Amino acid sequence: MTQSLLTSEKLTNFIGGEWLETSDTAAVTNPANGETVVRVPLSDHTAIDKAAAAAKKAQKKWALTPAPQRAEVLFTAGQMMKDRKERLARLLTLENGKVLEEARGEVQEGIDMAFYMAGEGRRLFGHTTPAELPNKFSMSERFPVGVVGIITPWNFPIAIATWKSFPAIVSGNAVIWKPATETPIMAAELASILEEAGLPKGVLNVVYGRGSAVGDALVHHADLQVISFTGSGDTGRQIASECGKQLKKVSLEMGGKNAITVMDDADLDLAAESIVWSAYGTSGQRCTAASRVIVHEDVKEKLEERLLQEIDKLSIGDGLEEANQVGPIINQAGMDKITRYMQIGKDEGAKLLAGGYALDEGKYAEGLYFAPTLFTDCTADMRISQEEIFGPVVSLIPVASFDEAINVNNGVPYGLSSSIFTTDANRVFQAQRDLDTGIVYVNAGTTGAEIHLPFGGTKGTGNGHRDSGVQALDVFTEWKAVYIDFSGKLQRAQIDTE
Ligand code: UN1
Repeated sequence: MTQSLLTSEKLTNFIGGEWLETSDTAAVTNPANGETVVRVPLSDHTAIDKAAAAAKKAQKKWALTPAPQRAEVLFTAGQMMKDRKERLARLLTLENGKVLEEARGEVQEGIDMAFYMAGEGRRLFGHTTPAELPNKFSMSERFPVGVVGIITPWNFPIAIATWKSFPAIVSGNAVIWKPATETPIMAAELASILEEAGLPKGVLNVVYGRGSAVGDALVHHADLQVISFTGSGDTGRQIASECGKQLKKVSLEMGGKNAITVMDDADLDLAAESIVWSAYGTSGQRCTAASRVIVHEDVKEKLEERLLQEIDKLSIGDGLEEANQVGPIINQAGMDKITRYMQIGKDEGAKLLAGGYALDEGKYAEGLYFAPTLFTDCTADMRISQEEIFGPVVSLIPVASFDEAINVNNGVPYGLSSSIFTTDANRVFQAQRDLDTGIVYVNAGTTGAEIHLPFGGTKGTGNGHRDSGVQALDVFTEWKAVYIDFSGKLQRAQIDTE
């Protein structure tokens, strides 16, 4: 039934307002059952050249369109996304595998982002500042950067696209978007919604293809002023180094090794439920997923027991079946990586309490499923406690004190999200200050970031920029300082002081 929501067997690029076919395509498969869903174009650099020319032309006019009018397009798009929420969620589950409830949640993030950024069209605040000299007026204003490239991952194919494209569009830029080839349907849906909502031709362009062809061309293109990327650390570093050579602004979000700390005074039932939700929801395929649990040794056994009870309750399977809470892994490469870490964990001496294997029999035979996995008695420096696995795998690390918990939380190469369960107000304030991540939760899991707050992190997670929140506007705008002197005489700053 969901498959029939697709009107075409083959997707096309969207460049300068035209839907353009490519000769080369690849199959997109549903990870729940291995069936082909649609074919995605595999473009080459000529498509990027074409998109850059269209975007450059469109951007000039778009920048002159008043921001409240630009915002109206996003408002209309938000309404359309709301009307089509169920359709979008079902198609998202079909291509990505995440369970329907989470797919609906992801589409909701996109809707929220549309309305939030539509509101920004009537703000885009600058600053007025007193000038040093009499009869002089000074202010700072935001200006669009021009043409921006966005590269988005398969794990949140619509939400992350809106975190990047909506602030770019409302602030007067044109966008060239390379979606992940695993999840191209959300890009086609969003592009046609924006087209119907009245976005002028060329302001948003979608070019499908591999990173090595399309991503590379995007990063190298001289007409692009910004690249905003979410994906792996290796690719992010390559992009950063190329953008560095060109002095091109780059915004990176590259994952996490997020921990939930459970102190001896915590509500253990709440902690266990939250851990299971943040660790195994989306099969652990979130940048914000909890993949470490740091637990005070006095409550370790009790927490393990509660976790096993909660894991036992999880229903795993095709995300399109309403009852399922955990869906498949995106592809075979993902499965292979998770499987490799099972051996690594055992070799390192961690104790396997739950899972540890692929589910491949009976109803799981055609899909890519992995059992929710819990390693315990881990040390902070094991590879399974340090490296991002991107699957339903948790390393439980016992600690003897609050200070040790904070050190273990911070002792990884990433800094995206962290969480602490405690009922001690002093620990809450100390944790908020000392947890070295861009997102901190108290008495809630590591997932579930809201779109009007900045999303991103420290250390290997990024390079100081933020997605979503009003802070995303800083990626897509330049600040201009403006001085207006109405004194009618030469006033020399820093010299005339009278
Ligand atoms: C991601 O995995 O990159 O905070 C995004 C969350 C979601 C977004 C995750 N709102 O879990």
